[in-house]
Amino acid sequence: MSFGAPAGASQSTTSSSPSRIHVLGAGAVGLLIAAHLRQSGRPITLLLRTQAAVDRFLHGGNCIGVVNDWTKAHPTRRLFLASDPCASLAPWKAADVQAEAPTADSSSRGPMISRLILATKAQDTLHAYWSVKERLCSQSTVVLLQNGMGVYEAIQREFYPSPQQHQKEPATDIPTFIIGTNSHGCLRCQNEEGEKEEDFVTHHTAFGSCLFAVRPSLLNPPPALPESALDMLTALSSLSLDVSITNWSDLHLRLLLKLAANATINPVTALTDCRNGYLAPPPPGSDSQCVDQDYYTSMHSYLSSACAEISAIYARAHPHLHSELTARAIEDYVTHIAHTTARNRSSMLQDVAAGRQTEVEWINGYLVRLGQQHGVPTPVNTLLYTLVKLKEASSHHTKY
Ligand code: KPL
Repeated sequence: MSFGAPAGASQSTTSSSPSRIHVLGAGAVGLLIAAHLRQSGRPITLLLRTQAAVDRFLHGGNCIGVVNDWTKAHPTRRLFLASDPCASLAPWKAADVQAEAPTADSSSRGPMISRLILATKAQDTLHAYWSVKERLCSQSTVVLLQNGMGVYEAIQREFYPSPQQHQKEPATDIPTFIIGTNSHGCLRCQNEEGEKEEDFVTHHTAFGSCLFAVRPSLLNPPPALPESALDMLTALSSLSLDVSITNWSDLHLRLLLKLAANATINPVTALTDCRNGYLAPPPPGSDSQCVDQDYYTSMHSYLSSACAEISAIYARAHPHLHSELTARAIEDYVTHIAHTTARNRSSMLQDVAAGRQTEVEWINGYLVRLGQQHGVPTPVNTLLYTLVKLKEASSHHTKY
């Protein structure tokens, strides 16, 4: 199977030139990763939903803008400023990015895609995958970068229902999956006052890190990793976003911790319209003012019960990880994320504010279902889930 360049792409055919990476999901995180990949010399194609979005992108000069808001707050920003052009205070642009929209003609699926980053919201991922599935094969690599858990399993159920079936026939169409988790804070299209800015600009509000691992194949025996997977890992690890590549069991642990952070921070910030930093007292020695001790006591009590509940679910579902997922370890991690992303508006808050569906089904909903499967009561997650659902419904239905 050969991989063609997208229509209109100026991809060189020399074997030494880096291969094109497609990015599906031009939200805050997708744009951040795409801009850094472009900055590191990779040809990039954004897969946009509509031709109108492609036209807007072309009209804007084929650029992704990044505003380095994190440099205002990062304690070691001098180190970054000295060495990294992406870390200057000024907004920067990744130029010469291609964009494509699905063709109206469903019979022309478009050229094959060898490297794909799927950075859509969890709730949009199945639909997004469907739009590119025919352009993927066993030599392709797909990076999944969503909040929450269960997206990989949902893709397998929906598109590759029976791995056993593929043992009889050659598995020609199942790509390799790399799963990632990101703790960089990003906001799209909003300035400090929450006003809309231009398209295709992402604000990098907190400097976190990214971790990626290859998801072991469900096929037995597992196929060899395609060249595209090794190249994708190389491309990701070269980014100035504190990227690490690890093995699946380590990543799984980190995904469970990140799920806990999203399950505790996101619903509360979305329901109360506050930034992540309000969830935890400022770290000792910081110059932030402590507004009210009672306030932090009640926040602490909320975080403790939520983290204890999540730890109890994990203890039954993943007993081998229990020593690393104690209530204390989870609470320390969540507090750390609330501090490092203090100025960020969580992705769930951004979704609620924009009247979009949230990722709650894949975050608190996932934890509630996991609790049910393992007989662990989940009153805190059930309440958070219900309140976010109510909030979503109130922006979609007629108000009373
Ligand atoms: O992942 C996030 C999100 O908003 O979804 C955090 C890390 C909480 C940053 O806001």
